[in-house]
Amino acid sequence: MEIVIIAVAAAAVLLAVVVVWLRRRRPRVTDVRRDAPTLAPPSRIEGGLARTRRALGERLDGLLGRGLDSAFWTGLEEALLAADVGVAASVSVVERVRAASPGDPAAARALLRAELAGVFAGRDRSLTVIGDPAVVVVVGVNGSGKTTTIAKLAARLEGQGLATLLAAADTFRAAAAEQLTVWADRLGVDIVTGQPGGDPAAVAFDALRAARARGKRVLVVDTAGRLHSKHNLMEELGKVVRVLAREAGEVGEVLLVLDGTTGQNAIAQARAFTEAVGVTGIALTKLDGTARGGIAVAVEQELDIPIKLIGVGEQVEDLLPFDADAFVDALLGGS
Ligand SMILES: Nc1nc2c(ncn2[C@@H]2O[C@H](COP(=O)(O)OP(=O)(O)OP(=O)(O)O)[C@@H](O)[C@H]2O)c(=O)[nH]1
Ligand SMILES: [Mg+2]
Repeated sequence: MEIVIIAVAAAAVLLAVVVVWLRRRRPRVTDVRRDAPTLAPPSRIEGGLARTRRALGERLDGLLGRGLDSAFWTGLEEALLAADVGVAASVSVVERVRAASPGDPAAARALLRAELAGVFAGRDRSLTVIGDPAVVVVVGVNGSGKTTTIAKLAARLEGQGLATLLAAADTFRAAAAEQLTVWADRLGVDIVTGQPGGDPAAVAFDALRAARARGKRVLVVDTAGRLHSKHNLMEELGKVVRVLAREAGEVGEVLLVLDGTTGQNAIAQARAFTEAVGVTGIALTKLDGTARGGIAVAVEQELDIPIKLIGVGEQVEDLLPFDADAFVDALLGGS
């Protein structure tokens, strides 16, 4: 009997020792290295700007690694120009960072970040959705991404509870209304189309009436792509906006879609469209397809028009409100 008790006690002690030993072997939460890489996927804006960040951020890391000699300042200007930041903005940003006499590369990087963010500061970037319905006319050169941006925008507006109606006022290109109709069906959004070759202002007018009759909050009008240098086509666009303004009382938003891959020509486009129809906001698209996302800086430095939206892909979720801080971080990278 005693032997049995001793055997059980010995087994219990052995078990306790094994349990303690096993518990010690299991790593504790505090053992995880604090600097372990995070597994969080990149945000949409980080993903969209990856090509620019690779080009600009890596160049910047290389420059900063060598120290702040005079070659650094020339190199920095060249890196900004290569990312399409534009001559005026590149020169002035570098001048201001240099004038602040940063003591080391980390200080230079922080100043650069602040100067780039400063270019974007102080602008209202909210989409104007005032009116009954609010009217958003979308304009731009051929292929800049107008129709796709409209689809993404409609999804966003509907998601915010703002019932939207689309107007296919691109009567010029045969397949244009069809393309927008495919999007409207996919998104479950109402659309008004016209006859191919018809008057785009008449389609816009009909759509406005339909939006009112159906109690929609926002009317988004697609227009035909046109070269900013073609006077008669710009006149036609002016008529669309005038007719809508007369009927609606106000066109709250004329959104210019600029293709982010077209470089400095985007500035000339913006000037011409502004003269013709008074652009109130910019949607900068295709930033995912370029290493020259710095064009956003040039656009804001040289034009007094806020970038309100950016396109970072072809999917419906790939339209983001422009957030200057997140944009600059995504542009420069975090190292
Ligand atoms: N990668 C990428 N592609 C885009 C983006 N926005 C638009 N696109 C693509 O650009 C192409 C042209 O887009 P559309 O929306 O048809 O351009 P549009 O300005 O309406 O063209 P027109 O009506 O012919 O003047 C399409 O293949 C789109 O999928 C974007 O942010 N990223
Ligand atoms: Mg189109």
